[in-house]
Amino acid sequence: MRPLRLGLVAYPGLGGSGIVATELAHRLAQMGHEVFLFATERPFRLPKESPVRFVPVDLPFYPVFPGPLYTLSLAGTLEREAGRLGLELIHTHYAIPHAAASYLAFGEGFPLVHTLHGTDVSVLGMDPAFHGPTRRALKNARATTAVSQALALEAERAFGVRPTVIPNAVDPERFHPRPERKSLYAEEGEWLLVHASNFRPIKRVPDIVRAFAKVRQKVRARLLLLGKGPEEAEARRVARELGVEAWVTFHPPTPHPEEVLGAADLFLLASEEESFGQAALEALACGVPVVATAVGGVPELVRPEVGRLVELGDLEGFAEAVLELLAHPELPKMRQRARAYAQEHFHPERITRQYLEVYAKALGG
Ligand code: GMT
Repeated sequence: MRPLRLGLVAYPGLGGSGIVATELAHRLAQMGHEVFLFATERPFRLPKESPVRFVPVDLPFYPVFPGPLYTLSLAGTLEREAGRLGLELIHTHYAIPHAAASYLAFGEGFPLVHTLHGTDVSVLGMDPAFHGPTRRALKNARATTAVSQALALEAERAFGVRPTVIPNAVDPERFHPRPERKSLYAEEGEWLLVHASNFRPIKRVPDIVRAFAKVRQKVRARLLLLGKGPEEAEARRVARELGVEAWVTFHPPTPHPEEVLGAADLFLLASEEESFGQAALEALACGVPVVATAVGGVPELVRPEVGRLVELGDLEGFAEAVLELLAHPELPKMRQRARAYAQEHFHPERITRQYLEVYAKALGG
């Protein structure tokens, strides 16, 4: 395929959608495409030496308005910069408000592709304040993609569009086992259980601590919670209440989560909603089996050969699944299978190719 001039739009903070968009932008640029990444600040996972060109979207604040008008500012920036930079296609990540903002900028006369990530459909997409403009934008786009079958079905119900399913990718060169780092996080003889997220209430971080307290009654283990967010205080409180705070470590977010994930024995995800579970995929690529709740797109990712699924809220079942895996004679084999599985199904080359096919169709190829 000839080199394209592409604009990608993303949230720059601690969210899976921003990470996925940033890494896709970086890979496309490495392949020789000219890639411009639009965001309110430089995404924290964009490597310093990346060939991707960052285009800032201002958040102008005028006292007459109740808050910064992000949607309008993004629409205006896209319209102005698309002409100046000679962009051929714009690909937004997370529909709200990115789909509507790009539609506002161009209408139907420009190739727009949108990727749905989860709460843009299930929570915000259902809000009557956002639903109409988002539906109109998605219906008039050249293509919409979703990161799992489960999310695609939900999007079809919510917006009447049929997204193409393109799962997220993980770079196995970067996310690989790092057993030599385990001693940085756990004592000799302790199992290292890791969770990583933005600690939003839907991630149910306190539930992870509760399940961990049950695990800790049976085996020597340490829980490392990587990230930050609104539920941190509650997770700390639960750890204190259950008397396990000495074995629960809070690790701040890092642009190099692979250094922590690669050291883990198991990865834990107890979310009540998860369209995909990017952090779980990163753990699998590191050769770390996953115990997760069977919600949203998680069962598409966590297959029985690489982990265990439990019902949402079943903390007893969660702890049992953890203990079962830790005692499993095939745990070392499962670690190898987890990595091989991530490499085979979610390799960046494979996933980027799928996006390029969508772009080619959107451009009329
Ligand atoms: O889950 C979050 O809190 C962040 C959210 C986002 O919008 O950035 O993540 C969503 O997109 C990720 C990347 O595709 C997925 O791995 C997450 O499963 C998805 N989160 C939800 O569906 C709740």
